[in-house]
Amino acid sequence: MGILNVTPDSFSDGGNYTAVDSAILQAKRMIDDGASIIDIGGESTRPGAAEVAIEDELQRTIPVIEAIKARFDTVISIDTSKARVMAEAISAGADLINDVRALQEEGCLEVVAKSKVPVCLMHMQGQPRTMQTQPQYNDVVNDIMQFFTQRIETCERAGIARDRIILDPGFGFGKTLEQNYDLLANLAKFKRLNLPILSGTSRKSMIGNLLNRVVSQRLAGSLTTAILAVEAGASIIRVHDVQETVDSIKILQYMHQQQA
Ligand code: 7PM
Repeated sequence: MGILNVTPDSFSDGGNYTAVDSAILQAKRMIDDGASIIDIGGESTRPGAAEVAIEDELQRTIPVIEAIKARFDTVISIDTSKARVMAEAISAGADLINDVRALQEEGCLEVVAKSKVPVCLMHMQGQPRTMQTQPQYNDVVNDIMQFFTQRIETCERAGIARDRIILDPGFGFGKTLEQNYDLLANLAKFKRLNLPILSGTSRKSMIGNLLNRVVSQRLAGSLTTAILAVEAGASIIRVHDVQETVDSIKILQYMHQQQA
């Protein structure tokens, strides 16, 4: 899964090069590099981020979904927590809902239930603005396992079949460095729930803070965590650096294929 940045404002160079054009170019490159899913997000969930108005989020994402849908044969994921954005994104051709709030916001369960698309339920403790101030767990792995069990049950009761659900422990979302690595070390335990696992560690602070690297220097760390997640059984890896990640995973898969 390649992360597509949709820029807040179209950066016009005289009027014909827009945010949508930039998104198309980014998407093309990621698809050429081997991404099978393009994740489009119009709301910054970065720690400390303010919330984005719904009209802004719609304006940023819907034209991009339409443009990518019209040009490429790829799976389109919409990274949103708002029911109206989910509904309009699905109408525009989105194939997957990626929700860092796991369908807990008003109206989301209903929108997804009425559709046929799969959904990624991500775990987050707290809200982006404050989530990194003293996250607390009894046991981060067990607590998230319980969260998943409850959300799966709630989804099924709302009419979202179990086979439409993907699980994501939410690296960096209300977790300390130690808790993030506890989750990575125990990622395989979530396979007990018998659903696909999505892992997103690309360029995150769990890499930067451990290695003392700024965002532009986190590629080696990102590739290492991606490989560890695949080895633990993750099915979808959400990344910025598609070409490099696909290369790394190809090595791992070739090795396992030789062994068989
Ligand atoms: C700062 C911190 C900026 C984190 C951006 C982010 C995930 C996600 C994001 C994830 C799923 C980013 C994140 N992270 N959706 N959306 N899983 N499912 O790296 O880990 O873009 S936002």
